[in-house]
Amino acid sequence: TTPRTFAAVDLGASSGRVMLGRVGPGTLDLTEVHRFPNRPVTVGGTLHWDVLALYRGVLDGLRAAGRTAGGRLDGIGVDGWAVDYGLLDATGSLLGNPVHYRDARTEGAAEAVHAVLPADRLYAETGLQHLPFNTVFQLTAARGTPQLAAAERLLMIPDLVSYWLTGVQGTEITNASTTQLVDPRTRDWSPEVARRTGIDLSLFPALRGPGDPAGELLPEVLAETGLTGPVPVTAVGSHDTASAVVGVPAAGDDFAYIATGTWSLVGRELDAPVLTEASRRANFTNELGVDGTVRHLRNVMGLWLLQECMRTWADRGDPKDLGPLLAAAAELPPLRSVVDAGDPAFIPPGDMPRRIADACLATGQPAPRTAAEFTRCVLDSLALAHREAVAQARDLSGKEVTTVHIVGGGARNALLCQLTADACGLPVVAGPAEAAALGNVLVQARAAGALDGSLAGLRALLRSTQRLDHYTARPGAAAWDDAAARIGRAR
Ligand code: ADP
Ligand code: LRH
Repeated sequence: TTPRTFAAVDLGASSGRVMLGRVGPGTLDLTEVHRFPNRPVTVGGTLHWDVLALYRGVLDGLRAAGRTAGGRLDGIGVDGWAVDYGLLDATGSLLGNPVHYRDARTEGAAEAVHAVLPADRLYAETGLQHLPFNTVFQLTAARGTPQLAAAERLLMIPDLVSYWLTGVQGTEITNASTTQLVDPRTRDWSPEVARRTGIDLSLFPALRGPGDPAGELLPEVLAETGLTGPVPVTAVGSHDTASAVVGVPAAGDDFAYIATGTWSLVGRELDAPVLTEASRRANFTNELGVDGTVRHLRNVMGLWLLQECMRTWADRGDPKDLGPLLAAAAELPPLRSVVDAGDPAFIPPGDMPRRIADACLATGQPAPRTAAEFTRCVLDSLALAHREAVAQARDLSGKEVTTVHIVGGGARNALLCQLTADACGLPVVAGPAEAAALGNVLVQARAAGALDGSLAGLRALLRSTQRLDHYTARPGAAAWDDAAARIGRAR
């Protein structure tokens, strides 16, 4: 059978991209056809996503995909970052720009929710890690606003883009699981959380799952992109991390994964949620994955720390290039200063070098001075946080971890991958960097009948077609123990 051609729209917090995948038994090629920056905008004191600029990028990308593929696509899937949403009025028009999860509006919202549903009960119902910006807290913060009052519909960001492409509304379950309104045992809404928090579940269109049909491109979209219809749109793991986990090229189940981009999502794939008190205390989440799996993981601050340093330097008129910065950081002595990459103080945008320097001084460590020193501090700190979360994922699941897989943009960062191997004392397999787009394409291809197989079968195809880099742990566990102790973290 000849390979078929699918487009993956993958919207990350730092960039959006449209990738073209050629897929068939034994074949999996992925080409980037368009990448566009994702730059949030503050207006009226609120940090927003520029969602129409992103949609512009999606249309440009689909046109480029069509040109590369001879005008025809066998399908399209959309994935993107979690928790955020757009509100629609009764005519289906967007009511204002979606608010960014890093906006300050959620301050105090968790306390308001916990007053009606204590944190341990909320965890027992949803299995979700506490992040101050979970959708349940955003909707609580928005309560009483004219915009929410006028809303007939709420669409999560990837579902919003699918709606604009097709006119069909739905709520894809992997991303719905990040709202903190879903029960991971039933894989359905939690009436209890909705009732207690006063959130109206009828705002959400019907749930759909990875592989379900999500409509066909509208005539206006065909005209705009030059594509020849019909082009089906398929629901994929629309949470980017769910698609990235499909794209982890693991054999067997004794692996942990780290999906590293703006965030590092560190954990493992399980068959059932872990709702224990130990899991709650470790702030591990039970987000839903493809094929009935659970993503048991914790958010670590991720390369956001470095992105935001670089933005600060550029705003000061002293822009830095990533390549030379990483090369210089690799030459510096290890573990001079580290910060706690789980500290919520790093969540908001703003002067990141200042916050990192303050955190170092507050823990009796020297503050980094040069850009290379800040970069080294960030990468050492991420590796240290990866180590703790991998160990916790192992302990909480009660199953040994023998390999750590790193996927996402951070898989291109050789220093981060080596430091993570060293810190974890485990072999690291790095790649693919575009795991989310690959997972997106694989789920579409399977739904279209171009491939068959379980997740294990899809991953075998990844292993035989994608370039992977291998890192072996170097000795020196004591130095990592010492660094963890300096910031009051467990080893
Ligand atoms: P997101 O999907 O959250 O927007 P990505 O998975 O695209 O994030 O990862 C973006 C990050 O990957 C960048 O911030 C950068 O640190 C890292 N990265 C991207 N390309 C490279 C590269 N060539 N070398 C090293 N790091 C890279
Ligand atoms: C990564 C991600 C992550 C969420 C965060 C909001 O892009 O989807 O899984 O926690 O963004």
